[in-house]
Amino acid sequence: MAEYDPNTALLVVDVQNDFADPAGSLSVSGGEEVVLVANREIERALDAGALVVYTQDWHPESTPHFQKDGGIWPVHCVQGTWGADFHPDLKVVGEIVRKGTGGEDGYSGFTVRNPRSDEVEGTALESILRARGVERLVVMGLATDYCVKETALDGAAKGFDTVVLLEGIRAVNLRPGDGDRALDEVKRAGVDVE
Ligand code: VGL
Ligand code: ZN
Repeated sequence: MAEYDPNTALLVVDVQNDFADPAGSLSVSGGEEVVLVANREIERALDAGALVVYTQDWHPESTPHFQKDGGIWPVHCVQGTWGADFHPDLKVVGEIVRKGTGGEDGYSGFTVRNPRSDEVEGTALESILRARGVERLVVMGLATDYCVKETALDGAAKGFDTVVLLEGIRAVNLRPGDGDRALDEVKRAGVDVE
């Protein structure tokens, strides 16, 4: 369990049906198990006066992120579909940051990459955190080796004291060991994994 205070934000990353539900198009093994952990942490965070922010993968029907359009992923989290909805059991109390909305690629909750210009653009996440005086992040959700990893790396690079909550993450593991390698990488960047 992580510690919370008013200068901490809990980032609940992409706990959406396509990742968390076994019937989702990009279902992550054990993904559904993070919902209960998330609800417990959300409650604890709110009780301590911490901010809770949710990220939501939110793709158009066509995006270079998808295999059929030149990317690597099956179609997932298409705006307005069941797969893009948060898991129905997830307690949603707080701001939601959607990413990929305009067909951008990338995984971090902080930044997206414009596939035409290749430019990296910021999402609303950093300004939401700065406006609240957040200094510390607790990151959990799906998936360890993509959105959790990139969000934690960006958070640390932006100077937030960043923790990844091991109990609340699960990996895609396209290649065996990707999840473990992701955790090694975030640790090397100064992120605490606990
Ligand atoms: C994610 C793969 C593709 C994630 C998003 O949320 O980790 N992974 N899009
Ligand atoms: Zn995606």
